[in-house]
Amino acid sequence: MKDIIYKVSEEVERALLDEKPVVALESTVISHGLPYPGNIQTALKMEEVVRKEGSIPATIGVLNGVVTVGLSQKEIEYLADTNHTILKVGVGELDYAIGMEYSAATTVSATSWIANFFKIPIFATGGIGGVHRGVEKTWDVSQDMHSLGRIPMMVVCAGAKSILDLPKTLELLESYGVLTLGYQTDCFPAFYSRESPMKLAHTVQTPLDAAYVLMSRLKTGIPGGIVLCNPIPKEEAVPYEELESIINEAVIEADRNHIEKKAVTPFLLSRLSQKTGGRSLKANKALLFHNASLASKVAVEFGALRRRSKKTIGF
Ligand code: PSU
Ligand code: MN
Repeated sequence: MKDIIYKVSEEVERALLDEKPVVALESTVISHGLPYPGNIQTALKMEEVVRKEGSIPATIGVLNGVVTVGLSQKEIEYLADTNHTILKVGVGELDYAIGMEYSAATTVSATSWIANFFKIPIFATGGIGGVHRGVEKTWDVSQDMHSLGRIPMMVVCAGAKSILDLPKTLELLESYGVLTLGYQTDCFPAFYSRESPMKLAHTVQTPLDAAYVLMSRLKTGIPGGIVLCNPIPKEEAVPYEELESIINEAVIEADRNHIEKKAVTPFLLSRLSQKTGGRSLKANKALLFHNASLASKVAVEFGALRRRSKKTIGF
């Protein structure tokens, strides 16, 4: 194990010291969620979108046991390449990758942990993990759920991935004290689709309002996160009903092929892409950029709020 387990890029370090807005981005979506080599462009474009809206991107992953905050283009390319052995680590396996000096992609749970450690409270991804369909049999519930319940982070996403059992995922988020907040929507978006039958009780209309809610959570010290649900743009959306049967088939296939544990989500995402002739993949990329953009806008507002409130109440 190396002496130094963290590396922060110069740019991200500078931004944090200067209290500039920073948005955390994860690497599992790069290494295990999207096919090579298009995953490289997607990761780089997410960073570009964050910059365009005024924040500094901090893509997070583990390289030979070093947790890296603000991956360089070379490092992103390394993690994106499926020829390399890249583990997929949740917060519970992060220490394994560090101790054994492995390279690893970090999921929402691991990325949230690291971002919070460096006081970055805003994070963009595609969709959070949650309660899997058939949970009665498999007990497969993503570590993302538990982490969201204890790490104060605003996760900007297009809801939970529609391959999941969405009603159960929503219930568990509520049980864990996670605020599930709709961005200009009162229904829980289903990743590839803008709508789902599940309603959300709480909504914000602007990045500033989202920043107020985040600030409130941090000031109260309430543990756990906020899931800011940003529906996929209309042009790229795939209707909920259209995907249901395809997802059900893919879930049965995963079961038949004994796909288990961490392999389940990547398997389902890639099967869906095949079965929709790449439409779901296109949608996945579009929602990632859309979330990166919103997260950056919220981070800018949050930064301004923090500067103002420092003068008055010392937060
Ligand atoms: N968003 C995407 N694609 C992904 C993920 C998010 O558009 O692949 C990743 C996230 O890292 C999330 C993980 O934490 O999927 C969930 O994996 P699991 O179900 O094995 O916990
Ligand atoms: Mn799982």
